[in-house]
Parts: sequence; structure tokens; C-alpha cells
Amino acid sequence: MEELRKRWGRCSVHTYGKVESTNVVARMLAESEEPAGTIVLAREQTAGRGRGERRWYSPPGGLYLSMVFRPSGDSLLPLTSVLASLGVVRELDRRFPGIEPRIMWPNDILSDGRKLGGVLPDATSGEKGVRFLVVGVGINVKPLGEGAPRGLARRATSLEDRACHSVDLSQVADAVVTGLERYLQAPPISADATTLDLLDRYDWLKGRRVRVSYPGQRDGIRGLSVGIAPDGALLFRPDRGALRRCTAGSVKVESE
Ligand code: BT5
Repeated sequence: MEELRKRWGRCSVHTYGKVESTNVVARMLAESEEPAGTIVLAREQTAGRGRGERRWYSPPGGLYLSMVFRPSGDSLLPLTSVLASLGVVRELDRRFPGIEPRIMWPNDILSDGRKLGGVLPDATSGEKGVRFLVVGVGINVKPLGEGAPRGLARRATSLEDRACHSVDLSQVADAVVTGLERYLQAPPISADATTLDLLDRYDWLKGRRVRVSYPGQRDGIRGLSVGIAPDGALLFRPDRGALRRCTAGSVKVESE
């Protein structure tokens, strides 16, 4: 770990064997005034979190990392999720050729159509807007193995599955920290043209048939996903009607 502290040029790197959730630990540290750039890493999580009530299966062999940011303006969803995912995906792509990681709006990281990882931003606000932002990233590094919840093994993949060689956790941690810092240290309120081009390149949903469900909506709307807007919204063309935006909700890919 000393090596990572040196590489990242900071002392605020906290490593644990087992925690409930690195996002929860990072939030507690941020509340007690740990600086921006604080990093929390765990070997395994007993109650790893996904969006809403969902869980993140976190056995040893995966990367579970959360990082604290103190943005000066408001940090807006879904742009924060999308930029964090883009940062991580670009670095993974650069360092692990052949795995072809993609973003599935707003926070999934896929490889070969299966889930390789996910990003979970958690903003804590006060009277003057966002006080701090914790961004958690989970990446499957080793194959998930026998103990995985039923059905997950089919939908998930890992870096080692895809790269066909062993992968060092600290290399993945370094990729994630570099990727998050690139886009979240001074997050824009709107993605610029270069970022939009990159989002386009890494967008898994673009050109796919999707079913988009807005919060509280059961059935969802069928259509064609056409891209990601500068504010991070998903753009899709419903089978009936004009182009629509989605800033919160869930997306399922319809079978092709
Ligand atoms: C995510 O949520 O994809 C965000 C996951 C973020 C996890 C990190 S680990 C470090 C930090 N600390 C935390 O407590 N969390 C963050 P969501 O889009 O809601 O996806 C959750 C869904 O992914 C689950 O309902 C499962 O279907 C699936 N899933 C769970 N564990 C998985 C795994 N290890 N690999 C692939 N898919 C998984």
C-alpha cells in the first residue's frame, strides 16, 4: 500500500480487509474532514451497494474502491455517473487491450455485453449545496467463482476472464483512481465536444433497442437508444413519438 500512496502522492489512502461498504466508510471519513482525494479500498465487502436497494456482490478478488471529491459547484446526476464511468472505462481500455470495456448508461461497465463493474456516486448536501461526493467503483478482477448469487455468473464477467491472464489488483486500482480524477476533480456542468465523442465511442447502448423505465413507471417505453446528451441524459427515440431524454430511471436492452 505504501507503493500506492507514493504513486498517488497522498497519505489519505485507507485500506481494510473486510467492510460493509467502502462508500459508507468513505462518507464517514469525509464527514470527519478527511481531504478531497481520500481513497478507501477493501479486500471484500459484506454489504456492497448498488443503486437503490440493489447489492454489489463483493468477494475477495475484486476491486472495491471509493474516493472522496469536494466539488465547488453542484454535482449533477446523471453526468457525474457518466463521467466517472467514462474515466474508468478509458483507463481500463488503455491498460488492458482486448477487453473492450463499454459504458451502459448511466453507471454500468460492460465487457462483451456482460457486467464487469459499476460506479456508484453518493452526494452529501448541506445548506450551501453539495458538501462532498463519494464515488464508489467495483470491478470484478478475478472470476466470480462458485459462491456467486444465482444467475449472476451468466450476466457478469471479470478482467481475468476477458484478458486471459492474471491481473494485479493494484494496477486496476491505479486505473480507477486515474480515471476518476481525470473527470471529477473539476467536473463540468456539461460535457464538451471531445468528451461527447468519447462517450459516443464507448456507449454500449447506442443503436440498440431498449426499454426505458422512468422512476415509478412499471412497463417502460420501447425505442432505440441514440446517444448521451451533454448533461449526461440518455437520448432515445421511442417507437412512437419524438426523441426523449431520460435523466433518472432504468434501461433494459431488448433482445436483438
Ligand atoms: C452498480 O449498481 O453497478 C454500482 C456498483 C458499485 C459497487 C461499488 S464497490 C465499491 C463501492 N462500495 C459500495 O458499496 N458500492 C460501490 P447497479 O447498477 O444498481 O447494479 C447492481 C446490480 O448488478 C445487481 O442488482 C446485480 O444484478 C449486479 N451485480 C451485483 N454484483 C455484481 C458483480 N460483482 N458483478 C457483476 N454484476 C453484479
